[in-house]
Amino acid sequence: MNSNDPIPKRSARVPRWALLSLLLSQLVFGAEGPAAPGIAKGPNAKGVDPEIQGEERAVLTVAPNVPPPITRRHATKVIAEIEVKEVVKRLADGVDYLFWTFGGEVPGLFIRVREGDLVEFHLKNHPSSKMPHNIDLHAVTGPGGGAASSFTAPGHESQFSFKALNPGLYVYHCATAPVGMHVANGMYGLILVEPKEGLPKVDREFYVMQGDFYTAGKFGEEGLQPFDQERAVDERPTYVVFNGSVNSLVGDSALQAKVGEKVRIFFGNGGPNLTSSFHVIGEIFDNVYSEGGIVANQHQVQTTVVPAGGSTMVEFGLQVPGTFILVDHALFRAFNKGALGMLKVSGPENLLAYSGKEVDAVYLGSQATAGIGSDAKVLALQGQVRAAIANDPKIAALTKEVRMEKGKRVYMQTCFACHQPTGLGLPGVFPPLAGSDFLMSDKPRAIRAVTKGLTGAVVVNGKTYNGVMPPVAINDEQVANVLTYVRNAFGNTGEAVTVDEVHRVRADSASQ
Ligand code: HEC
Ligand SMILES: [Cu+2]
Repeated sequence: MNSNDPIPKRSARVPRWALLSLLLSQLVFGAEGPAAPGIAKGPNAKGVDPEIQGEERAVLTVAPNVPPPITRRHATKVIAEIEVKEVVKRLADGVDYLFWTFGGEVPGLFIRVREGDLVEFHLKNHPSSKMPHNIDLHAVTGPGGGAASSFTAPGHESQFSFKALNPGLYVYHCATAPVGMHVANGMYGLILVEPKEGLPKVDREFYVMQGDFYTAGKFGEEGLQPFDQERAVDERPTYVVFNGSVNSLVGDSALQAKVGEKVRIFFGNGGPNLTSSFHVIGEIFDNVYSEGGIVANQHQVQTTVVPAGGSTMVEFGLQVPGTFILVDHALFRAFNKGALGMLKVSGPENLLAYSGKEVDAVYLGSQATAGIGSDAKVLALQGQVRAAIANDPKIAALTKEVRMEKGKRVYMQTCFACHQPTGLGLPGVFPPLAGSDFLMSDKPRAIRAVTKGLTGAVVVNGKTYNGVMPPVAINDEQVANVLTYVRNAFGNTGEAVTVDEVHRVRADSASQ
């Protein structure tokens, strides 16, 4: 994590992104729109808060680490700075994914403040980002949880302040449209607002956050996997993981503790879709702070429910050495999708409590890896069947209709925010797709616009547009579908775009 990278300043004239941001944020947040950059609204604009003494920079940590407990007994101004980065990282062995992150990490950096603190939040969006982003902290009392004031285009920075009025463990996440997709790409983390009197002392604290991921390829299918909108809408994740990847808390990366210690896990669930049934195999939670509140409201708990966009704190003592397995007890998620971690406890055997035997092998068979091989074969065969079907002209006509309907779904999720539901675009900002000569006259060029994005001057129906269309993270089939739709909607009529054509254009532009 290097949140201190200098951000190159862009030119002083109003960037097109700012206009785009404003339009987009109005779609999301209504007419109020984001605050002008650099102008802090809220508590510190209204004068001095007598409760606040001094200021400090927030200690931010990468999971599973947690910043140290707060020892000061007064409120202060805490400056928290997080840089949003879009980075390719490992999702599983051999599987990469373009994550959108708070601080280059999934989950985002852990923030720890004290009840009553004034938090001055700086959100930077790295210049290499393709998308605008923002932050909604559930710890904020105020519309959108900071989202409107933190809407930030690539290469820009936003600042806003809030008073941490309510203690608790809160989720933060990106709330830029399409919100589900930003969260599905990893844009979430936890902020702890410690109660004034602090939390009970423990020996170790850990940060674990669950998230569900939706890839075009099946579980374990290698390569850089694009986001799959359809799976996301259907809530059928390919991966359900702790701390951003399969096996992030296994083997050498397992959580470590010692017999006799008391541990606390700050457990969050970024979702975007699934509710977690959080359980540690072989342990009983002494205390559960349900839903991330500050009351240890239940004791002797086996499994606790953690909703999407929610959290919990669990505490337990360690009486026995060995490996304790953290799971989402919806067990296919744990053993077939990745929602599994380990807490390794070292120390002397306690034969009175347990006779002693390792549990790793019992639970982690080789069944998963054996399954991946046959899955890949099934996929290859299905590909052959599809190719055979595609060569039949009658089926091809039907395929076009299906494609258009599927494409309409993609359009109304992914493209409408800019090009408008009518396909008419917005004068001078977003070019029209309805009647667009640019779209209709050159298929490969239209495919490239969607897969690689489009910048620089383009002329559509005699009018020049000079904006930025970010590449759209959808798979080849979705590109074919959405282009078939836009080429046959809004009064347009044209040939279908096939998946093969999209493959070819992607391959050509990759080799250029
Ligand atoms: C974030 C806003 C945004 C989104 C989302 C977006 N576009 Fe665009 N699109 C633009 C902008 C801006 C341009 C013009 C780019 C330029 O000036 O170089 C453009 C240009 C185009 C063009 C070429 C010009 C024309 O009007 O024919 C096509 C085709 C296109 N977009 C299709 C799509 C499709 C299909 C989707 C969804 C899969 C999509 N766009 C999503 C902003 C967007
Ligand atoms: Cu975002």
